[in-house]
Amino acid sequence: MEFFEKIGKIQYEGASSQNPLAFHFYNPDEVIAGKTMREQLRFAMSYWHTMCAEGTDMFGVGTIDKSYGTSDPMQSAKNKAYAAFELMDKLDIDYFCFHDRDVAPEGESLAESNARLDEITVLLRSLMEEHNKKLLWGTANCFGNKRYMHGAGTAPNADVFAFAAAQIKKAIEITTALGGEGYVFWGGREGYETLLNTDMALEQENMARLMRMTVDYARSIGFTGDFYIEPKPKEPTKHQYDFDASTVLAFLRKYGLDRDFKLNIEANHATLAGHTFQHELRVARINGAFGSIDANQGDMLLGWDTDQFPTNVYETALCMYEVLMSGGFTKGGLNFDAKARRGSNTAEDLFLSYIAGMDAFALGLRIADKMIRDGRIDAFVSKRYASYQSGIGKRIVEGTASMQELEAYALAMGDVTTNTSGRQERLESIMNEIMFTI
Ligand code: XUL
Ligand code: CO
Repeated sequence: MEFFEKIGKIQYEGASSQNPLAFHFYNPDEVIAGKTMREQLRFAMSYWHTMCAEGTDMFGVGTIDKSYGTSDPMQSAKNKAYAAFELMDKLDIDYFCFHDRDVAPEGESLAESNARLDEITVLLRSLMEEHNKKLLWGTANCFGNKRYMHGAGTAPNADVFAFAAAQIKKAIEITTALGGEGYVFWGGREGYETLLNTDMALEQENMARLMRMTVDYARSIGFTGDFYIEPKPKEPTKHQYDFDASTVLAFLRKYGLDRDFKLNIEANHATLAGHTFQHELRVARINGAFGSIDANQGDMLLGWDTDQFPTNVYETALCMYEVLMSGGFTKGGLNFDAKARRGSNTAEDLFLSYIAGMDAFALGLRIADKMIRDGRIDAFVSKRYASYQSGIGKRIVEGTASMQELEAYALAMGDVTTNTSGRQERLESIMNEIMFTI
């Protein structure tokens, strides 16, 4: 059964093509910066938005049909899996990501939910082999069900903690069975609404306990993938504990989890935290914690997570610059945690959205590679800090200069006479030169 019968396999046709159902910049087998674009970008399909989200919002019902031709929940889950692999084939996407509840509907009991997951895992495994697709990462939806109204790992109720642990245990088992290259913790409702009812210290300690238990159990059953935390500052709770990359790094270090976890950086979460996407990637990179990316974009005029398909090439270029500078993806990739707008409600829109996002990242990769080969921006930055390579600067960096010595140096100097321009406008214009002569 074909679900997207009006759409064929999307081919690369180049920038001059006006065919909407073609790639204009993503040429999977073209080599950029030493690897094929396919290997550099490691695109993944998000199961939840792509296969499940029906366009509901706070004010209205779904606008997009995601029933896959049946009202029977398990049959719909199976059809959804077939449709997912058809879509990945047609878009030439090698990876996917899912929450447990995206692939199999929750049952009346945990046992029934687990049995449903087992059944779908068998199907997913055979589809992965048949279509040559891989699992970038799995995760557990510990935020949707009403039992998680006060959180999961950070819930005030130990029974909820136990239930979440059981759900995560199963999610890690199926992720392992499917050869997942990663497992994500996104703290759905791990945060608070008011400190008046919250024991923040215990909640954070418990979250760390849950993560430690998960890592130990996962390794014991042979999971070799990476673990990620995905920072987000607010939504659904008013304050999310995994606020941003720096907050997450401090948490990981406090609880001795920093060697086990990397970061999954999401563009829209970065901007909600008041940072640029590039800032969050840079924080991850310079701390050796860069792992994976949830590719999307927010609306700068809205204060919530709109999860739009990324089309802003300036952002994708600076993102791919950080990715290349961190040595490229290892087990991570670019997961489109993005959904077509509620008003873009046809199957064709789904393909057009993915093409837009994949082309925007393909352009980003091409530009980032060009920025690095061009070298002017990197050369400017190293020259800007050159005073730390010799003399007093070198001694500061090496940690051999004392306060007394620095005082003597400053007194002898009289005043600073060597401060030079930061040349921000010139650098921004170099970015434009690079981008628009591509
Ligand atoms: C929510 C979000 C999640 C995670 C996975 O904002 O980004 O979809 O990526 O749970
Ligand atoms: Co995400």
